[in-house]
Amino acid sequence: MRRALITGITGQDGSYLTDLLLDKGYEVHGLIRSSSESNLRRIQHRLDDPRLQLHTGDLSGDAPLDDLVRLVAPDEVYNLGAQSNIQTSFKHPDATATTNTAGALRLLEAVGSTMRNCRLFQASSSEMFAATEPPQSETTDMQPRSPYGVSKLQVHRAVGDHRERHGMFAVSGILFNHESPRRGTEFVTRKITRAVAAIKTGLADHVELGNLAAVRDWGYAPEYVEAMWRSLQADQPDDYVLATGEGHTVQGFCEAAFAHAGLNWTEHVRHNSEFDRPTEARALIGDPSKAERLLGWRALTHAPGLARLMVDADLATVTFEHDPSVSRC
Ligand code: NDP
Ligand code: GDR
Repeated sequence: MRRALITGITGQDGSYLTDLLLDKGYEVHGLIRSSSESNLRRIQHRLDDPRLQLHTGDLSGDAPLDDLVRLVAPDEVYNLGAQSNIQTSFKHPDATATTNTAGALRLLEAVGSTMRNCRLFQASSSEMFAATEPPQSETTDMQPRSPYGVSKLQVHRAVGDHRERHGMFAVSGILFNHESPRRGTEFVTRKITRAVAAIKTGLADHVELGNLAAVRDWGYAPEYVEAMWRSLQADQPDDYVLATGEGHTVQGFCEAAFAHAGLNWTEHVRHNSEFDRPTEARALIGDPSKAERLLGWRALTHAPGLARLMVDADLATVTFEHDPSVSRC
């Protein structure tokens, strides 16, 4: 039975990857922070499976990760654990670098030095392209504009270095935004679709957002974890942009989400500068042609369809927890 180790298993992508790998017959090991024990909801439906084993640990600690890697002896490692919020990275650049850079580099070293045949996937980000013109591909100049983007770029370069200098099977997936009903509620798509559900059911009447003109390339998370897996089954390790190739504005996402519930977004969306960023990435629109050519992977779900499926999921489970930016007048 093949064995995989996933960091960030309690997150959106970690949970979908767990589903995918268990369904493919893998034994799945997940690194969880001790604080994550109360945050197992996204993998709750798999906890009874004896092939899923959780190990307590933290990418931001000093402890070496070699022991865990030796204990699990994985065939594949997926490093998805991160402080993944860009707005938070402006407030806490050190903590972001400690987890996203130092932690990832320690994992890369641990895998490279103890498990020569193990394959590693690193979750890199379109935020590494923040100051460049779209469309962005694997060869586009990388110029981040946030501590988060900087933290990811250093590891992206280290992955290439380990591949070229040490012959390691290390892949960097340059992931553009991907969303789902399991997306954290602090990210804009889920914030919008949850607000639509709350407004439609009379629990709220407006939502406050930041930059409506921002352009992003939004895909569907379960499709992206399939691409992560495929990238580790390829003959050679490489870097891949994973994206839909389509750009949409935040306003466009709002229009689609509200319209799907029979609502007019202009009546329910307000601007609040609290959600504007100190520096904003330019339009981020990926060119996924390399992944299509080499991995046979293509995003099938695009922003309007994504908005509809997320609204449907939030309407099915709507509850109103107090959030001052989604509220009654
Ligand atoms: P989430 O924010 O949903 O999940 C992040 C995961 O990282 C959680 O499991 C979290 O655990 C874990 N984590 C946070 N800090 C630490 C730490 N110090 N030690 C160990 N684990 C930690 O992210 P996504 O699933 O959306 O993203 C997965 C990866 O892909 C991330 O690296 C992200 O930066 C990257 N990415 C994501 C994109 C997207 O659009 N989703 C696009 C580009 C890149 P806990 O439950 O304890 O908080
Ligand atoms: P992002 O996702 O920062 O791209 O990071 P987010 O959904 O937070 O922002 C996308 C765009 O929406 C604009 N925006 C708002 N964003 C939030 N969160 N809240 C608002 O109210 C709001 N109003 C407008 C933002 O300015 C931005 O332009 C995600 C994370 O998953 C990262 O880990 C990942 O690397 C990148 O995607 C690619």
